[in-house]
Order: sequence, then structure tokens, then C-alpha cells
Amino acid sequence: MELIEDKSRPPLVPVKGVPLIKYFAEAIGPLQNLTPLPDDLLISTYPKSGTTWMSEILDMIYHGGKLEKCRRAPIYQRVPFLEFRCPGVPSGLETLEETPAPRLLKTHLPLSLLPRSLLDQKVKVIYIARNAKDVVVSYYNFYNMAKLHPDPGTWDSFLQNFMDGKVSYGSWYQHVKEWWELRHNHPILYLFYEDMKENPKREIKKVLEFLGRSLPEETVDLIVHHTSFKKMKENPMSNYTTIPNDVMDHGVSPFLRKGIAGDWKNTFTVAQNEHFDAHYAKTMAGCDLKFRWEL
Ligand code: PPS
Repeated sequence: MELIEDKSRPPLVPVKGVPLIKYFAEAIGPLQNLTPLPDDLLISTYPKSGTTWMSEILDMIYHGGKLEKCRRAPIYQRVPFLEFRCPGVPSGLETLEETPAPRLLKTHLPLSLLPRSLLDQKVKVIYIARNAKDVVVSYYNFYNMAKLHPDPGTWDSFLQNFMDGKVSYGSWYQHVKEWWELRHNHPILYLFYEDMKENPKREIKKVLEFLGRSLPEETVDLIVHHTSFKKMKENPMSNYTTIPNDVMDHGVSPFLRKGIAGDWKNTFTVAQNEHFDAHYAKTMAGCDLKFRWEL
């Protein structure tokens, strides 16, 4: 683990045209040597789309719903975040080396930066997509509290940067579309955050089927209960409060902030919404992906 004194808000660094957090950009090269194991499972999302929620669900599935086992470590140690690097905290690759099989892996990378081996070896993927308006509001709050990001500026300028793909991980539009298309030639379960909110049990059953696993009904109910927003928010092993305060400041905004569909209405102005909708219609034209903006 390296020690770097100044880790405050460095500017994003483009990698193959995709802006990334500076330290994550430095991880992309070494990550390309990743050797997947046959039973690895990749959780892929654009940021703020329900990654942590799905990670907790999967860890519970992998441990047969045994709570004590899922409390063994914080979520970012149980589910290594591949491109993660941060001074003073073990990197994603370092964490991965310590992780026994069967492994759960997390990434937000677009396909152009994903280690090729994950695609070539057909590593199973669970992709979660969330409507762009809730993503950008969640992302703005996250940028404010997670100090590895540059200063987000005003909400209005952040919204425009998001629409222009000038935030960390680049374009939401391209991300959700390219992973959607990948389902034609890769084993992917493509899920939606809004569906998980509407009926988590139904979505967990889809996950079980995709994994070829089964669990007793009462265990599935237990997983639904313990991965609820309320339970995860109060669980230090899933709420990121174990990360040093100078990296994530929960006083600015908690990591588990609101956990609902449609919260964007509390932040978007009418004018911003109209501007966003017009751009959205153009950018998503011809794509058969349909999102729900509220429940
Ligand atoms: S990250 O940093 O990209 O990995 O963030 P990610 O985990 O993908 O997304 C964080 C948002 O997901 C919400 N969340 C949940 N919603 C409902 N139920 C559960 N259990 C849950 N766990 C996390 C979290 O609150 C963030 O959304 P916002 O809208 O900011 O509340």
C-alpha cells in the first residue's frame, strides 16, 4: 500500500478518452494483466446505480444468507473494486489477491477499459442500470463527499458535464447502451435499479436463476430484509463509514443517501428537466432500453 500525502481532489485524467479519477486512471494499465478465475462473477454498473446493493445481495447469496459471515469485512473488501486505487487504502488488485474463490468483482469501467480477459473468458456479469436523472443527482452528492473526485462545481454545471460525458467514467449514455448490446454475445444479467426497488425478491430470484443456485424461500426473504436501504445504511460493513473521513465525508452527504427512485425531482429545475429530456431523446434515439423515472 502506498502513502501519498496530498490526495485531495486531483483533476480527472483521460484514459482512451474516458475521464477517470487520477488514481483509478493509474490502475488501468496493471489491471489489463488480470487473470480471471472460471467462477468469478463481475458486478458492472455506471456509478451510483446500485452496485453496493447488488454486492451485498450477492455476498449474502454466496454465504447462504448467513449474516455473521457477511459482517466479516466492509463491502469493498468482500467485493474487490477492480480499478480502485487510493493512497492509504489497499487497491482493488491488492484486495483481489486476498480474496478466495468464488470471487465477486466490482467495476464501473466502460468496455473500452475493461480487462480483455474478462470478456474473452466469458466471465458472468450482473449489470445494474439506473435512470440517468437519479444517477446524476446521486453522483453530484457523491462527488461532494468523496474527495478523490474533483470539485463538482455548481449543480447546473455538473449536470451539463454529466450530459457531455465529462464526469468520472465518461458517458452514462454510452455505458448503459454498450453493456446492453454486449448481452448478445456475453453471459449478462441486465437488471434495473427501479425494478429492484419495486420488487427486490423478484429480482433476487432472477439473480439466483442466472447463477444456477437455489435458496430456501425464507433465506431469500432474509436477504431482502438485510439488504434493504434501512438495514444497509445502519450496517458499518455496507455503508462505507469505515473509509477514512478525508476520503469520504459522510457529514457532507452519506453514501447511502436516499435510496429511492424519482428523487431527481427534488433537485432538477423545470428548465433543467426540459433541457435534459431534449438531449436524452437525441442521445438515446434508436436504443430499445427503457428507463423508469419514478415508481
Ligand atoms: S458507487 O459509489 O458507484 O458504487 O455507488 P452505488 O452503490 O452504485 O450507488 C449508490 C446509490 O445506491 C443507493 N443504495 C440503495 N438504494 C436502495 N436500497 C439499497 N439497499 C441501497 N444501497 C445503496 C445509495 O443510497 C445511492 O443512491 P442515492 O440516490 O444517492 O441514495
